[in-house]
Amino acid sequence: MKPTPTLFTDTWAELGVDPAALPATGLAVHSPIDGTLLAHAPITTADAVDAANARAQAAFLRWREVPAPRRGELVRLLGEELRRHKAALGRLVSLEAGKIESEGLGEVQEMIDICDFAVGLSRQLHGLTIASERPEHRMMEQWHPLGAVAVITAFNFPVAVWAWNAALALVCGDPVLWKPSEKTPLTALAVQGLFERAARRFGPPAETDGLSQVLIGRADIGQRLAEDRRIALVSATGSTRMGRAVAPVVAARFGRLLLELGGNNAVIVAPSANLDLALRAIVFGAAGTAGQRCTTTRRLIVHESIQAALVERLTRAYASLPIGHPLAAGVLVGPLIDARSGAAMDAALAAARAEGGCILVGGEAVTVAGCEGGTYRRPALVEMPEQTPIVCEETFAPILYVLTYRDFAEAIALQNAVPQGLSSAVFTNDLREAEAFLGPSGSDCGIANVNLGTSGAEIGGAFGGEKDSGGGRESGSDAWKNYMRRATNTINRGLALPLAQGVRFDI
Ligand code: UN1
Repeated sequence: MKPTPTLFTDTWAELGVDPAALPATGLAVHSPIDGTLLAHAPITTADAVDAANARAQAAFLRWREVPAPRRGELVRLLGEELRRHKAALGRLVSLEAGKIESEGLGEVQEMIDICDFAVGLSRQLHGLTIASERPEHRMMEQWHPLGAVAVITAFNFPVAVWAWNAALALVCGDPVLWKPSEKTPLTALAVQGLFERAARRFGPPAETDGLSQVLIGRADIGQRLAEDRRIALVSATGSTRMGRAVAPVVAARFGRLLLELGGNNAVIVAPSANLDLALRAIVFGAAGTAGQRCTTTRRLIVHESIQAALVERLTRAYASLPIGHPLAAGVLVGPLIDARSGAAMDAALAAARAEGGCILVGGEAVTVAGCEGGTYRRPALVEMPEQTPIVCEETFAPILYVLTYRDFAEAIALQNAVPQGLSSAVFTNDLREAEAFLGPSGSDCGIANVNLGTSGAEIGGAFGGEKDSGGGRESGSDAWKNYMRRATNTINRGLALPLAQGVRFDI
């Protein structure tokens, strides 16, 4: 393995992004792998945020008149750039966010997938035709471009979540202002570089000017965008705390919000479950991405009759999980994003112990040779006597709390008894249990799966959750409607003016 600074320089060169994008001073970005300083990112001043916003407004006036299939062509070209640079961008995700190689590549694949989806969608932004109650009248719906969209993303999916938003926003006719996490601005700059290359292939610069811009800095940038009436939609991904800060500001000006916040996702394992399947899904869901997905499995609710057998297998799997440099072959668990995350994990484990929990395996710091500046932890499996306060919290680290149930209704009640409602899963071969879990009195989450885990959703479905998870839906299905405004049009082709509801008003 090359040293981190060399890997970074090589990767940046491979991406072909303008080296001038990286100034000598600014926001210092350290790799979670070993703490190495990767580069500085340019910090966007408040004035520059306003200027970018003005540019986006001008872009909107042009872009909304471009036929949607032509807008799709820009996203198709972006998808091509992403395909061409998948390996390098995936590696950059690993260097900046600490993901293992396969997950870094998977993240770029998720971007490619949503680009493909959006290209198809660009010819399917359909409205309905509705029967009118009045003679010689016709009603219909049209979907129009909405306006500038602010996209606030988190470190753990530094590029895919932008793509979910940007690919749809662009085909829907909206420019995008992107505020990436201050921990991962370099991947954002690289993606912006790829976007600009796609834009150059698309047509003259004036056609695409201001359609995609990156604003780098801390929470004050998000705050400024949230306050600005010219931002039609604020799509924010991050903690529930962040959502509580942004939501009232946008709501106060009746702006549109799309929130994708924390999760506290559970897997229920019933007596009839295929334990081989359950084991793989649980370990990937709980320890994969070092427990740093919003869809990470944080609670296991297992039937008492199989608890011992499943926990024994999980303990063995956890004890042998390969932890290390995320780009080293065979490694499945990379670093946490920073030392603060490690401290939060330690604090949560201490709280769990104080609340009667027993750590079955993991939790300890792991020293990785050559990566001493990184924060590595063995994923922890913690048996809890009940769903105590710490279990109801989302700690963004690989901790899986194990709870036991006796009857299925109790399992569903436990699964739903947390503030968050993002993702959930049941492992069962009992049709009645599966259907109960998916039914109206079953899982209260935005995502509910049978015989697969809580994380790793495909882009084709709508992604998001209820309650403290924010209520937003991004990515597939009809999530595109967030990025457009609906107009209901009624047209009279007759010479009379009949009023609806039979109202008479003769003058
Ligand atoms: C997130 O963690 O913010 O379903 C998004 C998944 C991924 C997306 C996670 N496709 O785990």
